[in-house]
Amino acid sequence: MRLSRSFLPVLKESPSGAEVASHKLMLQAGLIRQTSAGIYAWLPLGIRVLRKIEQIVREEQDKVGQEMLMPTIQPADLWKESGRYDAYGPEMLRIEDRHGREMLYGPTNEDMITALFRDDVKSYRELPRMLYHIQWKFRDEVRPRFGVMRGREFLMKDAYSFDLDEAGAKVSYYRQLLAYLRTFKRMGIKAVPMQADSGPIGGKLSHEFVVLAPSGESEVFYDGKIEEVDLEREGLSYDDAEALETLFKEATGVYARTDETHEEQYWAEVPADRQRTGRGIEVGHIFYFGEKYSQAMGLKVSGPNGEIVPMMGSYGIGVSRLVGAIIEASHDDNGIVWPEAVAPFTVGVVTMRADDEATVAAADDIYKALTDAGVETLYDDRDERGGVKLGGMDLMGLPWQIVIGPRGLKDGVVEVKSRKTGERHELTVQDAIAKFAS
Ligand code: P5A
Repeated sequence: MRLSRSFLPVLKESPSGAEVASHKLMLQAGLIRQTSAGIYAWLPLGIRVLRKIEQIVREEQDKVGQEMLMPTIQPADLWKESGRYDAYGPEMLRIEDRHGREMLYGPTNEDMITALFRDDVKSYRELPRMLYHIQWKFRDEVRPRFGVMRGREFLMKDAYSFDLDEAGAKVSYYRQLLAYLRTFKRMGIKAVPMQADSGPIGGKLSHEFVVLAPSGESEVFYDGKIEEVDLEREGLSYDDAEALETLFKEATGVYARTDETHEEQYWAEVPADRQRTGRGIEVGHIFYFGEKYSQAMGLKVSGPNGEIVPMMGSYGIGVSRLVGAIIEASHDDNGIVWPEAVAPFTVGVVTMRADDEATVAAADDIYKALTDAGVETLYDDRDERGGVKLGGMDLMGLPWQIVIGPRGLKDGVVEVKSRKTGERHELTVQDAIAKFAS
């Protein structure tokens, strides 16, 4: 992508009114713009990151479930059936259509998926199932803040499991636990599972996945032992129920809680030298609530010895919140430092002198070669001062920069800089291309 033809509005000054680094940086680097309180437009740079995160979530979910897509607008009747319509309160955006029918902008989909499943699944042979979708949600938060981290409209991955019994439902829960650990690892962040309160979703068993960051909304208390466990378990199969249970026990058996569930009595049992406290951002939340929705909404299947009411769980990931959370975990004084897996572009190409023919020719060549090789490249070809462009590249946080100027070219070299380490190497044009296009 050529910057001269892009809508990538980078702000010179740090925007006022944003309280946390990720919100400031997302506005300044031109990822998002607010259109109403807690509602954002995703600009071209922002949507590329959002799509990368979404795709990682999708690939890991496809290993344990099947994708579908439910609508954003739901009929109130579904929520009356489950008994949640009144209980959900003012966080729900209620809408009336032209016929006076009560509708709502979905804050979550337990009720709808239970009804869909109930209408088509009749036999125990069709269980277990795990379904997921990635869809926008609306919650009329009292205090939307921190940009996309606590928005009113936000993108969520929500999965739902249906099992014949509690033992099966727990295996589904463990599978998602592992899928989550692997998902967050691929994004270059570490999310710690913590015992959680299930709130309006319900159920007794629930865990939040928390990214540690000083700007996090929750206070966290955990046993440092959790950091030593290899939670992602590369070799572990989703079909190995026993190994999944062992993982669950190891991942959740150590003390790790947020302020919502913290209990001094158990905290005191953690050896003092292993007690860690700090703040964290909840990027995922999984729930096992058994028959809560299936019972209320009449979902039952025929079993070998009579009717069975399926046991359910639900599993959420804050896809849009993750964009902010990853920035909170990965930035410096100059801007964002994207982990390679979620970066909007891998390489930024910068001309230091847009009025120097040789510089422009070399940059054009590099840009073309990288793009042809499928390397996602942002080319700052604007007629701007070199320093301004370099500042913009640091702010946008692309993992690599190739800086091309007349001085280097005289010796046949360009500069390749790593955004993360700041290390710079002089390479020939051919070697610079080969480093990424191989
Ligand atoms: C689980 C899936 C649920 O809604 N039902 C379906 C369950 N869980 S949850 O914890 O309430 O939300 C799941 C994740 O969504 C993100 N999230 C938000 N992101 C941005 N702005 C918000 N206002 C917001 N609310 C929730 C969080 O990452 C949460 O873990």
